[in-house]
Amino acid sequence: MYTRKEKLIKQLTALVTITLGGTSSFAGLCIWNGNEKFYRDYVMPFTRRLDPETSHRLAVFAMKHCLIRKQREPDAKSLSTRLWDINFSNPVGLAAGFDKQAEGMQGLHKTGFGFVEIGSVTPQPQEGNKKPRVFRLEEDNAIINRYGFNSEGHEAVYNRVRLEGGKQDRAIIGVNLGKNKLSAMGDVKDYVIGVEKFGAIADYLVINISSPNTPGLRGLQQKAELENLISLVLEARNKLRVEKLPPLLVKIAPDLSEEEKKDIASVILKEKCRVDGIIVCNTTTSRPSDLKSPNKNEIGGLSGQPLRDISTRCIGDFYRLTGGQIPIIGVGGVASGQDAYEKILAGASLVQLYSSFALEGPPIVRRIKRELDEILRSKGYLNVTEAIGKSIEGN
Ligand SMILES: Cc1cc2nc3c(=O)[nH]c(=O)nc-3n(C[C@H](O)[C@H](O)[C@H](O)COP(=O)(O)O)c2cc1C
Ligand SMILES: *[C@@H]1O[C@H](CO)[C@@H](O)[C@H](O)[C@H]1NC(C)=O
Ligand SMILES: *[C@@H]1O[C@H](CO)[C@@H](O)[C@H](O)[C@H]1NC(C)=O
Ligand SMILES: *[C@@H]1O[C@H](CO)[C@@H](O)[C@H](O)[C@H]1NC(C)=O
Ligand SMILES: CC(=O)N[C@H]1CO[C@H](CO)[C@@H](O)[C@@H]1O
Repeated sequence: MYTRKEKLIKQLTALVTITLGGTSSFAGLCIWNGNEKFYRDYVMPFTRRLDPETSHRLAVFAMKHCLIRKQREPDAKSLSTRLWDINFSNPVGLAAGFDKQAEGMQGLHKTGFGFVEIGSVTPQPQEGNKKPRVFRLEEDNAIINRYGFNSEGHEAVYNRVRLEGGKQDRAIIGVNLGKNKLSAMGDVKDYVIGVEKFGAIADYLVINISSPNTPGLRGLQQKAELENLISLVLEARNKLRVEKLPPLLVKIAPDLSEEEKKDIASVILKEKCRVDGIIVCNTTTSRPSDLKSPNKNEIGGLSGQPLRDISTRCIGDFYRLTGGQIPIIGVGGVASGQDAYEKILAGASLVQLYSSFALEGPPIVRRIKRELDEILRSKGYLNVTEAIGKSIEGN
């Protein structure tokens, strides 16, 4: 009898063995040595033949077993950033949803990410939606997903993060807290339990205030409810008995009206709701009219290139609305150093990516960092911090 996980590993191993020629599958994987051409010509075409969820699991598997080469050279000086009393060796992080169950933190760290956000993790385990629930939009460099927050739950994820925390050379880990589907709407409890569970072991915590898909959320995004939610979660955070309180961030949707953006900004600027950061943004439920892929009408959140400029504008809006007082993590369609740079100019202190990593593979991390370093220096900036918000008026 095999457990589900052992079965998956066997299947994946078989797949990899068959497709990469059968020599030694693991040796095969180990020579995934960060060479961009090798990924572009061999690895990614192979993974594109798999259904996206299997290829996602294969990628997490590779990360979990560190079947990747460690980036040997240290990050460029210009990329080091200090925020919330944390030293980031570079500002390029992995966005939530890739390593939902905290399995690949070590491998992702080796890949060169400056930080890794795990989750979303829900208190109780839950299955998520029926498959298929992830779709590639190849022609658009995009993904649509409706995973519905499959999670192994707090306990399983907690144990993995705690082990990671004990390591010497470890990733900076953010934990994205979710709520169970069956929990009551507008219920703060799941987030409060999440803060209590992960507060001592996470470098930062995230709660989402973005779920355009879920009926009733518009209500939650109304000011009063938002105020209630954030103040109660912050209170729980402030009560933690830990050496250093973890920064608490909120993650927002891109599909907000001007009014809603103003409301959110005014709430998070209030003293009792003063969060430590904003993640801008989650996937969009909108469908830009120029999408080409046959999958464009799948239900779910759209991410990747079509989200890039929507997200960058949204970052600019929040930077302006908060007067640059609350650090922003910019996420949405980052696939190059230039994309990252534009988000920084619009007000982001750090950036994250998911889709471009899933579509292009690990070498993209080093490329983005190399390009960002080059751009910063060519524009005369000493480091990332100097460039934050520079494209926004009054700066
Ligand atoms: C397959 C998939 C699953 C995701 N799951 C989560 C999640 O569990 N929690 C979350 O906050 N964001 C989740 N996201 C959103 C990403 O964190 C990110 O905000 C979004 O994809 C935009 O970035 P990108 O264009 O670089 O992909 C998910 C995205 C994708 C593509
Ligand atoms: C970035 O550069 C500024 C000078 O403009 C400096 O004060 C700051 O310490 C630098 N930050 C890091 C993390 O090196
Ligand atoms: C972070 O970097 C600063 C210098 O920018 C240094 O003084 C400090 O000791 C570092 N902190 C940690 C925890 O490494
Ligand atoms: C993000 O957006 C999707 C739909 O675009 C939604 O289902 C989800 O609940 C949102 N929140 C998080 C944390 O992902
Ligand atoms: C992952 C997660 O918990 N998403 C939630 C974001 O917030 C809305 C509103 O509370 C929930 O409905 C989603 O489930």
